[in-house]
Amino acid sequence: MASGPAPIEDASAIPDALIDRLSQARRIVVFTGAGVSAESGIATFRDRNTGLWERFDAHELATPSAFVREPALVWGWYEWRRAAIARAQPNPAHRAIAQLANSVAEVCVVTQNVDNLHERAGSKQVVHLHGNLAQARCIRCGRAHKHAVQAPDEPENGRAVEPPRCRHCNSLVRPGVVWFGESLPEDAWQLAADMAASCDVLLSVGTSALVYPAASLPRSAAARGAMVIQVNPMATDMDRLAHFNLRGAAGVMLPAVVANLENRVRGAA
Ligand code: BJW
Ligand code: ZN
Repeated sequence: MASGPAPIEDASAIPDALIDRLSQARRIVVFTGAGVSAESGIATFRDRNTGLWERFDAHELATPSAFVREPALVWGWYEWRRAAIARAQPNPAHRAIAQLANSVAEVCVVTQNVDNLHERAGSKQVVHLHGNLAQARCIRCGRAHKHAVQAPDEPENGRAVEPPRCRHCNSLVRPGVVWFGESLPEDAWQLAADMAASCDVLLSVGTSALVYPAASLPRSAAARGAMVIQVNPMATDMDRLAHFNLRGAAGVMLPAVVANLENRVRGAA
């Protein structure tokens, strides 16, 4: 794995230079992945043993052709995940990210997650790059479809559930997520790319940064002079790019960063 600046493992030793830059920033982008929701009990994708793609085949569940082949298998699996998300609560990392906005002029959360835990924690500007499980839509006419969670507590890995039909054109309703090989929602992508290109600091939290084009955002921020701060308990390919690697759980590191920042801003007032 790539090396980079020496990782910081102690949340009580957040460097002054990192807080300096945050306190002077006009715009911060917080780029998040599945790891930010891990402490809420939502599985990540690629963590060894527990990651979804370690236990399930992405080709059979997260591609448009999988849905055409086996719509009930795919729909049931996503309903199982939607039920888990409905039961989950935002964790200290989501809350710290929402709290950042009290100390900085503009904070834009760009998330790859399909849960709504940032919004539920109080973040106001949240861009969803890979969709949102709460926004199912018709495969033909694209109209939104609202429905109650269908697989509230069983089984461990979901069961086949027939997807609902669109009320307008009777076609199948699909999960509101971005599968492999599909384009990202145009507006969300444009906004995220603009934000990353114009921010002063990009915080990359809980992502392996392996999935493109999302993973290009920290790189484009760094290329335009932004400071990149990574929060992740594991080394990733981004270690070399990041100016600071906070090597720990987001729910521990981010509250420490925000507490330091609030002290600095209060001290300066
Ligand atoms: C913690 C923690 C704690 C744990 N605290 N941290 C360029 C190069 C190579 C490939 C491509 C390329 N461009 C496009 C591609 C193809 C593909 C791709 O990137 N493939 C790569 C995997 C090789 N990309 C696409 O297909 C994208 N579309 C596209 O490019 O469209 C153009 C196009 C059109 C037509 C044809 C071809 C191209 C779409 C990608 C969609 C990704 N979809 C998924 C599923 C979404 C729906 C669902 O939820 O089921 O999105 S895949 C999955 O990965 C999900 C995630 O959003 C995404 C990223 O994962 P993430 O969030 O980083 O999770 P993990 O598990 O990987 O990492 C978690 C991290 O957290 C770990 O590092 C842990 O250590 C850490 N952690 N506990 C902090 N407590
Ligand atoms: Zn329809």
